[in-house]
Amino acid sequence: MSVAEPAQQAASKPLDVSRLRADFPILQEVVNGKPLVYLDSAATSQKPESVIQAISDYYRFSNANVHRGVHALGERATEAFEGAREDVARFVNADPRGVVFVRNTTEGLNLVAQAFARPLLGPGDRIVATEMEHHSNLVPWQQVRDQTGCELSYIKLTEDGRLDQDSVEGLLRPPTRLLAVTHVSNVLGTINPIRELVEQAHEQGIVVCVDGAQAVPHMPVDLKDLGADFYSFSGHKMLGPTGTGVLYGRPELLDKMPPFLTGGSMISVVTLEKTTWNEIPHRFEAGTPDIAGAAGLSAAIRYLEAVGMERIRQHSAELTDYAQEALSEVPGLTQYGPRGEDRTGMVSFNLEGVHPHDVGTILDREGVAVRAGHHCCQPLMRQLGVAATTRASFCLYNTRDEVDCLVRGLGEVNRIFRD
Ligand code: 7TS
Repeated sequence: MSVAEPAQQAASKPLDVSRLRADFPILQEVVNGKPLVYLDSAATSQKPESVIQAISDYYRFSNANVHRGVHALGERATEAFEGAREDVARFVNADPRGVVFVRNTTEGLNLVAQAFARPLLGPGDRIVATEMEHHSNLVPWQQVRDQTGCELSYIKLTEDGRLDQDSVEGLLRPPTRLLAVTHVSNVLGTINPIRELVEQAHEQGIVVCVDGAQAVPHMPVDLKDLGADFYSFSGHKMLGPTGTGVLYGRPELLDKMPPFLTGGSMISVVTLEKTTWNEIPHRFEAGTPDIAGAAGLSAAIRYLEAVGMERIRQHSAELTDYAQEALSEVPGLTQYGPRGEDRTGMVSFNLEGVHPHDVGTILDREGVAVRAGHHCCQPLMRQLGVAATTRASFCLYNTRDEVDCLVRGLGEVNRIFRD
């Protein structure tokens, strides 16, 4: 398959996964003598040839610094970087002036915490997060609480891992000023109803900051439709390179915010006494950015668009359903998270009497890569009453056969620990 043209597939048909897999060189790897079964895409996804090629082409043909060179390469680099901003804006249906390049989801959320929430909040105000947040959307708000003296409260979860509606009603009211919520949980796979939460929050004048790290790789995300004020996601979880991430901020809000990091590129006029800030989004991009990464992210977006996000959503949902069904047959296995349409991308589970690290290690011997641990969600682990879980997570290149390999591997774990 040509690296410039990812597998173009008819919009109405399901994914032809075996064709897509040929675009991902790493999927040909053999691990511990077995073909690799990569079920850890929630940690980071694998990359298609077109992304790898875009990065190397950037260095071969266009490398220069952005926004400053008067020479041809400087123009090419600037085009690659600003073109990537346009691609991101189109992909998530957002105003490009609101698209800030950051290193990852974590940095985007810290930017909102320090440049938006910290100057705004004080004693008597409240931030609300949820009990299912990744540490990236929890620790920054604890910092703001400690810096400003505001309160921090958490929306509770139902037994099956959804947001508790009474708790939502109780907390989305004064003195809450900001809601921090994940779009998709990286442990439970729960898809939170962001549009409804935003509507409810906005009625009360509450600003909404969404962690989109696990949503953008799995479903079409339309930021105009969702209406969130801030939305952060990582390039490396959506087929793009590590070191790339995006913070979308509503331009009216970004415009009023002070910078997060200061130095080159983010200034307008500097004297020895004072500095004025550049326009948004450049005000939030201090120093030389990851230009090669942006070129890679563009290629990832073009790949995802060619495959079609609607079909990727269907594939993720079907594979998750199939895995939930198949895992329910494994003796001694407990699954976490809801069943239903508001669920995607991954399954977390425990095998009775076996530590998740042992599960992960035995699966690795079978070539099956999963993640075992607290998944950067220690408060959620406490809610679930466990120290850790094993998690299998999916991407557009995963198949039912691979889920079957996981189930067979778990049979092996049970044989070793129970027989
Ligand atoms: N938010 C969610 C919901 C995540 O799943 C992750 C990463 C992050 C934020 C942070 O992303 P980063 O790119 O800034 O690191 N989650 C995981 C995971 O589940 N396993 O490894 C990383």
